[in-house]
Amino acid sequence: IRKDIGEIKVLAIFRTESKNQIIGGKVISGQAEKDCQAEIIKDGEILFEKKILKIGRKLKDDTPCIYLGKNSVIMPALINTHTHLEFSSNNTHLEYGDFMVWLNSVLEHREELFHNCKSECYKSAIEEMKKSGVCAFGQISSTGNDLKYLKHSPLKVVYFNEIIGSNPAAVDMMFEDFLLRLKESEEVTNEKFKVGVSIHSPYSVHPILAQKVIDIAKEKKLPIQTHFMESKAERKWLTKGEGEFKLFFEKHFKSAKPLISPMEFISLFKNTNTTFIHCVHANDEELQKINEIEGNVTHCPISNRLLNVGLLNLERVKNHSIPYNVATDGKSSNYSLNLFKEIRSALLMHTDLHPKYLAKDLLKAVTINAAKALGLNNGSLEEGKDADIITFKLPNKIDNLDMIPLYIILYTNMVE
Ligand code: MCF
Ligand code: FE
Repeated sequence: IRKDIGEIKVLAIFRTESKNQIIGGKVISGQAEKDCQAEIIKDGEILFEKKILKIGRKLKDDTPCIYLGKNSVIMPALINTHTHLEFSSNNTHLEYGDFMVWLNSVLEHREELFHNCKSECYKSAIEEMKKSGVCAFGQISSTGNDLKYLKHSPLKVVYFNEIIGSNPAAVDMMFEDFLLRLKESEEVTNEKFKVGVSIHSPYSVHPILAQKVIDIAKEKKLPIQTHFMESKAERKWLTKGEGEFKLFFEKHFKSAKPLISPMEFISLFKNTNTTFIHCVHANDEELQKINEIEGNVTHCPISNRLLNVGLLNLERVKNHSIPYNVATDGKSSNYSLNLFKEIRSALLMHTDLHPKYLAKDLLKAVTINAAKALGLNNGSLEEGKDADIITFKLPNKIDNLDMIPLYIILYTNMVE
């Protein structure tokens, strides 16, 4: 590493010797998400400052370099697109095994969990992600109280201000509170801290309120996230106005009619950059619509398993040409925020897919696809991209390059 002159603080080449690999992504004709070819460069080198300057082999022999050692891998740092860090103090408070039971336990313990998550709690949540190779995360902020802990995060943050509220009488108040939180988060925006909005879900946000927030996102070009078709109960409620959600709304809000159809809901997000979280129970018509409006899908396999909502059909999402990314969701529905553990779980859960090819897709899901969903300039090793890079070692020399993505997912928990 050479201390450099002027703007450049550190200039380094990571040079590797034979038996080492680089995983990279190449963009073809500007369609990263659809045409990205994951390419593995043996004995690769990467030259970077704040951005990646060059990638290839035998780049510049006279430049000081760091040799990473045998069997090392250089790849884009991971991106955890969807978290709820305000819930990070949860471990055994919330009840798992059934979506509605979980939701009721959230309502019961929310305040207590939020109260118990202060500086140390956020620090350790971020540290866990960082150790597992995450360079950026999407945070759903329900209250805005997390802002002071996240505005100086060592990792990049896309901070999604959440709107929630289906009761027409409370809509104005909710909107005012949302505007205040949005403004406060916009005031701390910088290179590493970006702002977005989150419409919680089609069952929990009044369409008028949703429309108002989407209009703001359009005007300010902010990314959007929304939970969509997570449970069977949600599908039954939105399409038939029946089932467990009917009882839930009657009990808590004394109203018992769904306010929007799934298709109308998706249409609200036309001409935005929206990511639909979960989609486990989305049907072909809805997925086609999501593709039509150029939406993304986030898959949270551990969360879906713990709330027992089923397993997203990844092939179906792919067949609809929708780029999917993988995220941990919050500790509200996960035991960990380690993204390598998350993709390993996905690899083991999707027993209908070939592990070798699924592994490759999962690495794209947590890098290039995730960067696209959050609107970040990273997630692949290419000239001009932010130098958000991770390195680690595989346990052995691997001659069959095709197997590398699978071995990466099986053997990596933490990065160097
Ligand atoms: O993604 C999971 C499950 N689906 C929906 N919401 C949440 C998840 N984890 C946390 N949440 C939050 C959500 O942001 O829980 C609340 C919202 O604030 C549920 S509605 C009272
Ligand atoms: Fe979530």
